[in-house]
Amino acid sequence: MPIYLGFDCSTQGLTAVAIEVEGGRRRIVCERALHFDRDLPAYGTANGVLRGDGDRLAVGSPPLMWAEALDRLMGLVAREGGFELARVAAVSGSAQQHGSVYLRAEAGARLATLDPARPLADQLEGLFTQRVSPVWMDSSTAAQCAAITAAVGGPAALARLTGSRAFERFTGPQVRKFFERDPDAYARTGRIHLVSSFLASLLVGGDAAIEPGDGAGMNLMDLAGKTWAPAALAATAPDLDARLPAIVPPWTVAGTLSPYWRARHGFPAARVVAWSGDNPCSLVGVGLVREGRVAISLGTSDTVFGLMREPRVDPSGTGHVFGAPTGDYMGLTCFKNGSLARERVRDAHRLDWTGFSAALRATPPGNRGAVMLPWFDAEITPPVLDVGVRRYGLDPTDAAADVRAVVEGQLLAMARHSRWMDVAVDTIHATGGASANREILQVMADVFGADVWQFPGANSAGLGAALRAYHADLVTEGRPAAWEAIVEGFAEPMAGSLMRPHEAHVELYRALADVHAACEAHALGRGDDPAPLIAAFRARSPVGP
Ligand code: XUL
Repeated sequence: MPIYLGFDCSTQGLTAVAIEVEGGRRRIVCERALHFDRDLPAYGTANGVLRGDGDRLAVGSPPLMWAEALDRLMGLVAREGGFELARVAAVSGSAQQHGSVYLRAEAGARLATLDPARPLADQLEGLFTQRVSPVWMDSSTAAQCAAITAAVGGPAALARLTGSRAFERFTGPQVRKFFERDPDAYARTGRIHLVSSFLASLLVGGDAAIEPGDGAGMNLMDLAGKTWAPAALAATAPDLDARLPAIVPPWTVAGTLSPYWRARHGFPAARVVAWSGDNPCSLVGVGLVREGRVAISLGTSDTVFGLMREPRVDPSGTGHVFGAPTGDYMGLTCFKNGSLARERVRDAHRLDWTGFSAALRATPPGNRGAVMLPWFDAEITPPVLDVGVRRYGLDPTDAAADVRAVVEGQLLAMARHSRWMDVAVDTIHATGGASANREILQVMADVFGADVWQFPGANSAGLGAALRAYHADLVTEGRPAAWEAIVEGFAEPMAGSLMRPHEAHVELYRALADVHAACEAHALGRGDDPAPLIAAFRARSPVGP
């Protein structure tokens, strides 16, 4: 019975999910995880990232840390997975999107001749032309975004071409910044990978391609043609074409596990399928293989996403269109202040998650019109570089109200800023760590006026990666299966997890969405003081929980 292995290299850790498939018999056989701060403390990360570099908007992670984590987790799965390694038929992976890895030209040769007696990280020293990789939390490239946008003919033109206007965290603006700051190091760079294609390259011992799910998060790919877009490349940095891997369909087999993994940890020569981004992988990991539903992932980033048959680019410039693992497209809106913002509020009031939930239960939906814009960190949606939490009608010492305000503020922003996707949302698939919190899911159901299903386990991205390995293995064997059949029995909601919206609360949140919009406009310097609106809302809202 074959086993498919999926990895997920998220912001804060690396996870492996192994699935077993035999006809209708399907189950997850092993899940293992490493947490970067705790398990690889030598890299000095906080929540998986390093900040600073003299620029408070710059955020990165050491690529060597990801490589060491992969080596250790492969070892852990081999020793403790509880299944015969010879059964592993294919491996794929998911990684945080947009982050980029800069390698010297000789990297390919080095990866092909690794010594299995030695740890991977030791053998990669000196191969990186940028020791810290910029990651999706970076907001330091506003100037480069402006230059690229102008060169390509404006934000709408860039969005039509690549699926998104220029975003600070996207790879193109990051490459341009690297080139501008250190042209010599750029000249020494032979290959620029995404986190996903870098980790796939480590597995195959060579140079793995990029697929359109993750490629679309670069501001460099022609979304319709799924090829590099010459105009975007020219606007970004010289001779970029030669430094980028190829773009291939998402089910492409990049190679087999290299001799290093076979000799070092005992794996077979399993197929390695092109890795993708965490959001495209989560799309299939929560079973969204048809149009008409959305998923909300509550992780380090909060994201709202859904499958699209045709790419409908966001005219307001808020969201993104990426490739989907099915060969279709997906719409996505991303919020940077996700779990870390929830944790900041929890910690400020010295609560644990039980206390956090109790605070939600103790406060009325609508929070008497109090609104928080939880911009603890620079925000992506809406774009905010002037960091700072904004509170309207909210007493920051009132712990319970503050907890409700962070959750409602996040979900109202998600509902308002995902309207461009034009999906009549009646059902939401909730995933990510915080989706285990039933009180948060009730607010989600009420804010969106939709049924919410919880998905088992926090790791839909790792599961999605394993399902992509399974799908690609069947395609390669000449036995392709419909995506509905691939996800069946795996990407299913938890029995009994359905949360239904309360009609009265849905009404209330419709009104609060206007208050939220007014607060946001005011905070961004584009609107009047929302105090009268808050007072009007308070006058008609319930006072008790
Ligand atoms: C999506 C995004 C994040 C990262 C990290 O555009 O920036 O969701 O993929 O999870």
